[in-house]
Amino acid sequence: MRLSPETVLPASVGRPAYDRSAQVVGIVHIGIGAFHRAHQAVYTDDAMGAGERDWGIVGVSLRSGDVAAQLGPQGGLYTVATRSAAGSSLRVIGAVQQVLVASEEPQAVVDAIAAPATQIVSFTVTEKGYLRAADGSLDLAAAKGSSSLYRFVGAALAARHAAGLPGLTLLSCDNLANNGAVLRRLMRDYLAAEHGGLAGWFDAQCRCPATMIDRIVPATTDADRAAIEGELGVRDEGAVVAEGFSQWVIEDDFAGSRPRWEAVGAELVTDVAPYETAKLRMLNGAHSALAYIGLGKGHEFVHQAIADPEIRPVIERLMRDEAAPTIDAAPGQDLSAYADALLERFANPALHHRLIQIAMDGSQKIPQRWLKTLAWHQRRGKRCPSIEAAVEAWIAFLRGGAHPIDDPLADRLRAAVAGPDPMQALFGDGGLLASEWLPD
Ligand code: CS2
Repeated sequence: MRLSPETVLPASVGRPAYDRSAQVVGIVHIGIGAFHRAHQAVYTDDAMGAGERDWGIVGVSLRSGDVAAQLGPQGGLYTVATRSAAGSSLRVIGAVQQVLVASEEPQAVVDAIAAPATQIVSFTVTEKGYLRAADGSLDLAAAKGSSSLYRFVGAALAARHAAGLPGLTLLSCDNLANNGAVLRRLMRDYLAAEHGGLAGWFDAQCRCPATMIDRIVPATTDADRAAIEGELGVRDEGAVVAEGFSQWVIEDDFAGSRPRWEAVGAELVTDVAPYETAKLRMLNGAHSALAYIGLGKGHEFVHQAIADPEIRPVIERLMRDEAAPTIDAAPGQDLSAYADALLERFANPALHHRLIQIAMDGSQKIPQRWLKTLAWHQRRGKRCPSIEAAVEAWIAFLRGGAHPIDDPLADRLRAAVAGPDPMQALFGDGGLLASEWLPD
C-alpha cells in the first residue's frame, strides 16, 4: 500500500492542517529534490496551515523522472522524518500538488510558470545548474540546452509578457554567493540573447531576492524508506530525512505577493549577505573540509569525521579563526555561537550524512566555501592552515582513485592534478576554478 490522500495516518504523524484541494498553485519549484521537500515546501505547508491561501507548489524535475514516479501515485504527499539524538518524528507534507518532468513534458512546465496565478518560481538546481562558465558568465550554449532552467523560464516569461501578465519573483535557494543577483544577471543575459525585447520588461517586472537556506538533508536510503514504512504503515517512496534545525533568511524584495513565511519561522530581511556568507564559509566550508579530510582518513559519515580528535580541531579552526573573521556580522549575529551550533549539528548521530555526498561537485562549491576566505587572509599577509589542509585533501581525493569523482569538470580536474603543479592548474591564473586566491 502506498501513501495517498486516502491513507489513515497514525495519530503521532503530523499532516496538512488545511484543505489541500482548495489551494490554487502559486509557486513553481524547479529542482524538486530532497532539499526542497524538507525545507521550502515545509515552510509553505506551515504557511497554508496558518491560513495563507493558494500557495500550492508544482514541482519540476529538469531531467530525471524519479521524483514524479515517487510523488505522482501519492497525490504529491510525502513524509519528512526529523532525526536527532533525542528521537525521530514524522510529518506528511501536502504543499506539493504535482511533479512535472521537463524532459518529458516541456510545454506543461512553461504553461505552469506562465499561469496567471503563479507568483513565484523557486530553484534548487545545485551550483552547477546555473550553467556558468569559468569566469562566471552564462554558458549560453548550455543555457540553450534541453535541461536548462533558462529555457523554460525564458519561454514562460515571454508568454507572460505577450499575455500582458505581470512578472514573477525568481527565488534562488542554492548555495551560491549572492544567489539572487547571480540568477538575475544570468537570466537577463539569457533573455538578451534569446528573447531580444524582454530584458527591459524583466528588469521592470521581475525580482530575484537573495536567500540563505539551511537544513541538513542527507540522501534518502532504502533503509530510511523501510524504517518510515514501519512507522507509517504504508509505503512512501518520496520520503525525506532531515535534522530538526531549519533556517531560511530571505531578502524581502518580491514582484507580486508571497506567502507570509515570516509567520512560520523564516526571516525576511533587507540584507541577506551576512547570513549567506557565514553559512557558505562556516557551515559549507567546514562540510567540504570534513568530506575530503574525512574520506582521506577512511570515515564514511559526517558525525564520524567530526568525532575524530585529529579532525575536529582543524574544523574548529577553519570556522572560528579562518572563516569567521572574514564576515561582517549583522547586528545580533553571533558567529562564535554559530560555530558552537554547527559543531553540535555535525555531531548528530541519528543523521547518516555521507561524506561522499558532500564531496560531489567540488569544483562548483569550493570557490564560495574556501577561496574567498583564503583570498581575504592572503590580502592581509596571513595563511589559513585548516583550509590549506582541506585543499591538499581535495587534491589527494582527486588523485586517489578510491572514490568516483562526481563533478562536471571531472576529466579536467583529473588532468590538472596529474600535472606537475596541481595548485597552479586549479587555482592559478587561467586555472580551472575562478579564484582570487593565488597559491604561493
Ligand atoms: C552540503 C550542503 O552537500 C553539501 O555540499 O554542504 O548540502 C549542506 O548540507 C546544506 O547546505 C545545509 O544547509
